[in-house]
Amino acid sequence: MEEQHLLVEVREQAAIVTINRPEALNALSGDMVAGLTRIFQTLAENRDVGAIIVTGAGEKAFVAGGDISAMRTFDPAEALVMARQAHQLMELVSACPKPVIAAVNGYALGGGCELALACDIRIASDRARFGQPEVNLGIIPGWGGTQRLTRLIGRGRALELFFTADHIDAQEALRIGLANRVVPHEELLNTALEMARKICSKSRSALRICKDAVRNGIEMDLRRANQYESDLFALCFANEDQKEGMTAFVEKRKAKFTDK
Ligand code: CO8
Repeated sequence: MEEQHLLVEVREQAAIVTINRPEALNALSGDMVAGLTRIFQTLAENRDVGAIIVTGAGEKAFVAGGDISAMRTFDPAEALVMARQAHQLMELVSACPKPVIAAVNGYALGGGCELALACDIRIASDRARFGQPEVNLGIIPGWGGTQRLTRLIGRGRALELFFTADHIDAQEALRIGLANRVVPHEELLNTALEMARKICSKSRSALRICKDAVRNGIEMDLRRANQYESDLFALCFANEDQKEGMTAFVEKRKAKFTDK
């Protein structure tokens, strides 16, 4: 059942979503993808949640990919349904109005790497391993990897990972810009929570608008993207948080943001 395989806990204002199927290295079944989709829909609306952390249960894996045993007998129509369903989830994560941090605690392979890529920030444990090994299985990345990884680390490095199916360690992921930072394994969740706490102390409306500017602007040419940024910058001035943030600065006190 998907419920036992997906755990959600809210600590202060940070929701921790744990993929909990360690016996299969947290491989994602169709039910788990559907369950994660519902969780992200709910968390996006939950005013008590300011940031989301995604991680894997157990000592070995973040997510070792889509469930190969389940995919093995798919025909093309079933594969398309599964790919579309997963794309819907990845889009929800990537468009989530709240910052999403992947706390990558072990293997992030195939769909697991793609889930981490849909998140805004990737913090890797020193035991993390990333890879897109789909060509070993006679398929290609199907949950956004060919697009998100290529946009993040560039075409040459992405194609090398796709073609060789190599796993790379956390330091190499950091070097090529796939991981934002690497921390000792034992400190992973606390580092993610600390970052979430810091983010949650900022203006939520500004965070939401900033993510919108980056996410949508990157798909535009520079001139249009800068116009888009100007429009969103102006929009900030319609929010209470802009008045409070600037007034607090002038009054030399800490801002109390209220926009949700
Ligand atoms: N799916 C199903 N089960 C898995 C998966 C997986 N992706 N990964 C690991 N498991 C299971 C193993 O079968 C094993 O189960 P059991 O104990 O019942 O035999 C258990 O997890 C432990 O795994 P291992 O014994 O293999 O552990 P090792 O430490 O020896 O190896 C590895 C760890 C290297 C991570 C190895 O398990 C591995 O290579 N896993 C597969 C990684 C992979 O290829 N991932 C990509 C999958 S394809 C994908 O994600 C594409 C998604 C897009 C699809 C598009 C729509 C259809």
